[in-house]
Formats: sequence, structure tokens, C-alpha cells
Amino acid sequence: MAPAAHIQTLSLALISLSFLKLAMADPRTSLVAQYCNNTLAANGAILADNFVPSMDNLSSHVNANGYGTSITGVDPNAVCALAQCYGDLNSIDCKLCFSEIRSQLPKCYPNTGGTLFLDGCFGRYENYTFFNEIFSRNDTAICSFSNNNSNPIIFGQAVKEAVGNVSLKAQNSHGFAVGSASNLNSTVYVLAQCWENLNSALCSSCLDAASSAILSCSPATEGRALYAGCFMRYSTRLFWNVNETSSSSSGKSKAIWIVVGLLLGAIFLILVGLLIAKKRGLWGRKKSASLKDLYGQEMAAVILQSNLNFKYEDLRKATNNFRLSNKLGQGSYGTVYKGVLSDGKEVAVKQLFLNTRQWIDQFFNEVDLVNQVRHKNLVRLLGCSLDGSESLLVYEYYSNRSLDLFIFDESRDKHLDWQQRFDIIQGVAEGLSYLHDESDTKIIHRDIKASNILLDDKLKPKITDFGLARSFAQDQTHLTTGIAGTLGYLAPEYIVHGHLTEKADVYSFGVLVLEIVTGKRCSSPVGSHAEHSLLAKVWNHYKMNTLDNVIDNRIYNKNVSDDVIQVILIGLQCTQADPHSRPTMSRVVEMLRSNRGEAEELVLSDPPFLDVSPMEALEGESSRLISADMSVSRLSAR
Ligand SMILES: *[C@@H]1O[C@H](CO)[C@@H](O)[C@H](O)[C@H]1NC(C)=O
Ligand SMILES: *[C@@H]1O[C@H](CO)[C@@H](O)[C@H](O)[C@H]1NC(C)=O
Ligand SMILES: *[C@@H]1O[C@H](CO)[C@@H](O)[C@H](O)[C@H]1NC(C)=O
Ligand SMILES: *[C@@H]1O[C@H](CO)[C@@H](O)[C@H](O)[C@H]1NC(C)=O
Ligand SMILES: *[C@@H]1O[C@H](CO)[C@@H](O)[C@H](O)[C@H]1NC(C)=O
Ligand SMILES: *[C@@H]1O[C@H](CO)[C@@H](O)[C@H](O)[C@H]1NC(C)=O
Ligand SMILES: *[C@@H]1O[C@H](CO)[C@@H](O)[C@H](O)[C@H]1NC(C)=O
Ligand SMILES: *[C@@H]1O[C@H](CO)[C@@H](O)[C@H](O)[C@H]1NC(C)=O
Ligand SMILES: CC(=O)N[C@H]1CO[C@H](CO)[C@@H](O)[C@@H]1O
Repeated sequence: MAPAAHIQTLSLALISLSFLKLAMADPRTSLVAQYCNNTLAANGAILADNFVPSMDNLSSHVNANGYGTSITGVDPNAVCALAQCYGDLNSIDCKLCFSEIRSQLPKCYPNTGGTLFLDGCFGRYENYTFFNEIFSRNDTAICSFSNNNSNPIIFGQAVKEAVGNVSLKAQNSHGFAVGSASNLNSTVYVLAQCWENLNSALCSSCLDAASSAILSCSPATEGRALYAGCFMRYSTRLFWNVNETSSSSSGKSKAIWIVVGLLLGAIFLILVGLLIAKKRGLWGRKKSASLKDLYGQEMAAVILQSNLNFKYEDLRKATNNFRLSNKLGQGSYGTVYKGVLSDGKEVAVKQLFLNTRQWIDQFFNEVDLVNQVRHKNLVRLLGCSLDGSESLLVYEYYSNRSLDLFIFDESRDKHLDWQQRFDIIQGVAEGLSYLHDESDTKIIHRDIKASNILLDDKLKPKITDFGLARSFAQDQTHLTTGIAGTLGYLAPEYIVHGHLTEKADVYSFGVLVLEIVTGKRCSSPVGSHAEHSLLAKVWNHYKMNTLDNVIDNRIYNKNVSDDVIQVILIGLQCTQADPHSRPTMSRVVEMLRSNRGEAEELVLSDPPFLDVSPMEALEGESSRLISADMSVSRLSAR
């Protein structure tokens, strides 16, 4: 190759490198400190009911602004929450950081509050409005003395100058600043951040206190000050994300991403080839990331050429321009509309909320996964649209909508008899068993619940919403980056420790079985909690040998009650607190086929963790709380 060509390739490669660096900036999700308010909730069930919508609301604010507050519910079980990404995070990294907050904060449940400092963002919830607090009893400085600077006096002066200047700069620039100072050969980097709701007087007081606290860390090479209203960090290395070109991307359309990505991907392939040929491992570390990028682009190309491809314009017409009257429901990642294609075929069109890079990966993930798995009890994906301003997925339409509309329907016009309910339970079990054990890649659904079970015209169940599903084999490291799912259906080990295995699906399935049999919701809509202790209630009847009483009276009769009870026992077995005591889904399918819950062999222990509300426990049965604690600590011991 001519020298000129080398230079050209190299400069293009450098441009692409800087792009990758931007795209892969660091969300800094490592944990600095977490503490829980030591007050127990007045009512854990209502707290849980309020927690999820409060976090969802918070999430929408943080995704839009990098900061947010939300208030859900009323005293004494309100959930007031605040989250703040530090100013140098781009919008994608902010989402990643917040998703870590989202998954870690519930560890404080059922206490009324929790505070979490990560290196890139902050989150807190309490049962009162704390938004203007700048000090708390837990304010502290954390110093890392592992590697003290060898010249403490010179170093100390650099720390003092950098901290003082950056603190001042932050007070004068909307609460965020970064900066550095050098003294001889010591350079110190400082970041300061106030929460955005604080006025400048409060921000100044907080940063002043944080500054004096953090100065006590010198000569440690790392210091962090954690205050109720602000965060400050100094380090001897440059730790924040440096601004390069125009910052982040949330507004950019997907099309631009794909074109840019393809271009850079191609350039990078050339570079990697060159490097390998020359046996120079100079940029080896970046290589794997870029190849992962290429994977996404390949997917796009494959989809565009396949019959999975739908035109955005056709889908817009099919759904009457996404008219509200065509709306079927709200899925985890987007709104679902009914559409009628030009040939008269009815379809369900899912319009994904977001179009950032992270979500595009999710999008390919979903297309890829749902297209790979084919089973009579799984919703069929017909295709997707890549050419419009939004990401759309097209599914088969099922006329009888979702299971929750049937089992929780108070009026009697959508009645399901026992045989129909049993068939639904069996179908869902078979679908899940396929996902766990029979498909090419093991898939954990993560969000099994009544509204994710669709019913076709013969009332056969179809599991939907694979948006949360990840292939077990491909993505092990990211399994716990965000707790997804619906509280009430979530397995305790997943809520408390973020441990995700297929046994979390088994737990959710068990909850669903109990709902189908009793006709009661495991967790009620926001604000009420009457049925929240469904598991506890069924459990109590099991212990008193009165399970007859929990059966939905719309299906109850003497002839079926034995069969129904066998199924309840399977449900209880699936909701055991210890994941190892839960059967696999293929075992559940076997038990259902032989129509026996195998009561004799069954040893059920531990009432399910989530249903022990502190109030019930304090009102007398304190042994229940203790036993729940034990099941949690047993989980932590693993
Ligand atoms: C814990 O919550 C109570 C109100 O329930 C509040 O008064 C107290 O300040 C909180 N503690 C901390 C450390 O935030
Ligand atoms: C969040 O809460 C505010 C105030 O209660 C409300 O106005 C807003 O619509 C909510 N946003 C979302 C996305 O739920
Ligand atoms: C917060 O919860 C505690 C404990 O349940 C309760 O005593 C207190 O009144 C609650 N605070 C507010 C503001 O409701
Ligand atoms: C990056 O640039 C934006 C806008 O130009 C600015 O608001 C922000 O403070 C900058 N961040 C850093 C870390 O320099
Ligand atoms: C936070 O403050 C409370 C009340 O002073 C204390 O009991 C608790 O141990 C503190 N937590 C941490 C992590 O410092
Ligand atoms: C660093 O300095 C601190 C405080 O001066 C001291 O306690 C610590 O032992 C020192 N550590 C090392 C590794 O020198
Ligand atoms: C810090 O502030 C002082 C006083 O305003 C100034 O002299 C100094 O140059 C500043 N240092 C840096 C690194 O900006
Ligand atoms: C910085 O300078 C001091 C004295 O000039 C010296 O003792 C120290 O080793 C130097 N540190 C580094 C990292 O070069
Ligand atoms: C119970 C119920 O609503 N069943 C309906 C399911 O869908 C078919 C086909 O649309 C209808 O005929 C049933 O009435």
C-alpha cells in the first residue's frame, strides 16, 4: 500500500477511535456507598405498590434530563425519589448508571428509605420530601489510603487548590464542574456535583462542607465526599468523561446511527486487518468492542433483506397513524397498537419508546430472539420496520387480548372455566419450558405476568414481550445490570441480590398459577393493597389444610377441587423462597401432565419473602418476619 493510503487509513481510523471512545464512555457504575433508612415501612405492601411507579416516573425524568424527582402515594407510605447523573455522563451512560440505581435501591425494601452513591450517579428514596436536604447523619468522606502520594505537602497544596477552584466553579455553573490543579509533579483532578433542584445558596453550603471533608483525605490518592445534597471526588488520575465532539445522541435518528456505524465499522475492519497483518497489538483492547458493533450492523442488513422487513409507512397506515383508539396496551418497552395491513391481515404493532443506541441493541436483540424461537405457546413475530423515525415490531394479533382481562374480570361475561384455566397454565408451562431448555439458546423471560399472556381465538395462551429476555449464554455479564420485571412477580433473590436464573421465571410462573386459580391479583393497582398478600393467604390456607377456600368461586365445585388443589401445590412449590427448592419448568410440565402436585413428596418451607409485610409482623406474628429475614440471609450466604 502507498504511504498516502496508509496515512488516509490511519487518520480515518483515529476518527473512528475517537467516536468509539465517545460511544463507550464510562458510566462509572461502581458502588461508593449504600445505606438504608433504618425505619421499617408502615406497610411494606403499599410501599412496594408505590415503589415501582415512582421509579418508572423517575426513570422517565432522568432519561430526559439526567436528573429527576418523583412522588408517588401518600403518607406514611409515599415514595419520594430523586436521582442525579453527574454532569459529564452522556445520556446513554446516564441511563446505564440509573439502571444500576434502579436495581440496587430495592435492596433497602421494606425500609422507608435508601441512599445510593455510585461513581457516576446518585439515587435516594424516602417516605417524605427530602429534596432540599443537603446534610444528613450519614454524610461522610471516603478516602483511599492504599497508595499515598510520596510528597504530602506539595500534593496537599494541589488538592486544596483543585478542590477550592472546582467547588467555586460548580457553585457558579449550575452545580456541576470538573477541573484540575498541578503543583510540581502532582496533578489532582476534581469533580463536584450538586443535585439540580438545589438553589445556589444550598449548593454552596453543601459543597463547602464537602470540600472541607474531602481535604482531610489528602495525602490519599483518592477522596470522595458523600453529602445529602452533593458529591465531590478528587483523584490523581483523570476519571471523568472528557467532552469530545457534540455530546450525546438521544435526538439523533436511528438511520444516522446505522449509517455512521456501518461506515465506521467498515473502516475499523480495515484497521483491524492492517493491525493483524502487521502483528501490532497496539489497539487490541478496542477491537472486541468494534466487532460487537459490527454484529449489530450485520443484523440490520440481514433483516433489511429478509421477509421480516416492513415499511414504516405501511404500518403507519395500518394503525391509523397510531391512533389512540387502536391502542391495545402498554408493553414493557413500548405501546402496542392494533393494525390492519392492506391485505386485511390483523397485526399487533409495538412502537418502542426510545431510539438511542442502547435501545437499538435491545431492538435487534428482540427481533433476533423472537425470530429464533418458535413454539405454539409463544407469540409469533412477523417482522419489524427499520426505515422510519421509530422502531416498530410487528406481531401476530390475538383476538382475545390478554389473560388479565379474563381472570380479574369482575363481571361474569369473560368467564374461564377450570378446564380452560388448566389448559392455559399447561400452555404457559410448556412455553417457558421451551424457552429454558429446548430452544437453541437458553432464554429467561424475566417478566412473566398475566398481562404478558395473550389468548388466541381458542383461548390458547401465547407468551409475549420478549423485550426483557436475554440469551443466557450470550450475555452473562449484563444479566444483573437492571432489575426488570414487575414487583409482586419477582423472585426474592432477584430483588435482593439481582441474581437471575431461570428459577426467577419459575417463581413468577408460580405467582401466575395462584392468580389464575384464585382469580385474585398478587399485587393490586397503586394505592390499594387489599390482595397484596395473596401468597401469604394461600400459604396460610395450605398450613391450615383449607385450600378449598382460596379457589375462585367461579370455578369451585366438588368434582374439580382435588385437581385444583394439586395445581395450587405446584404453584406453592414454584414460589419457594429458596430457588433450589423450586422445580424446573420441565418438571412442572411433567407434574401437570400427570395432574398431580405430588403432595406426599412435597416439603414446603419458608413463606414467600415478599409477602411478609412489616406491619403484620409487628402486630404479633413476629416469627414470620424473622423467618423471612432468615430466608434472605440464607440467600446472602450463597
Ligand atoms: C429516615 O426516615 C425518617 C422518616 O421516616 C426521617 O426523619 C429520617 O431523617 C430518615 N433518615 C435518614 C438517614 O435519611
Ligand atoms: C410523573 O409524575 C408527575 C407528577 O405526579 C406527573 O405529572 C407525570 O405525568 C408523571 N410522569 C410519568 C411518565 O409517569
Ligand atoms: C415514614 O414512615 C414511618 C415509619 O412507618 C412513619 O412513622 C412516618 O410517619 C412516615 N413519614 C411520613 C412523612 O409519612
Ligand atoms: C460537556 O459539554 C457540555 C456542553 O457543551 C457542557 O455543558 C458540559 O459541562 C461539558 N462537560 C464536561 C465534563 O466538560
Ligand atoms: C447512617 O446513619 C444512621 C443513623 O445515625 C446509622 O445508624 C447508620 O449506621 C449510618 N449508616 C452508615 C452506612 O454510615
Ligand atoms: C497514608 O496516609 C495515612 C494518613 O496520613 C496513613 O494512615 C496511612 O497509613 C498511609 N498509607 C500508606 C500506605 O502509606
Ligand atoms: C485556582 O484559583 C486561583 C485563585 O482564583 C487561581 O490563581 C488559580 O490559577 C486557579 N487554579 C487553576 C488550576 O485554575
Ligand atoms: C515528585 O517529586 C518529588 C520531589 O521532587 C519526588 O520525591 C517524587 O518521587 C516525584 N514523584 C513522581 C511520581 O515523580
Ligand atoms: C371469551 C371470549 O371473549 N372469547 C372470544 C375469543 O375470540 C373469539 C374470536 O374472536 C371469539 O369468538 C370469542 O367470543
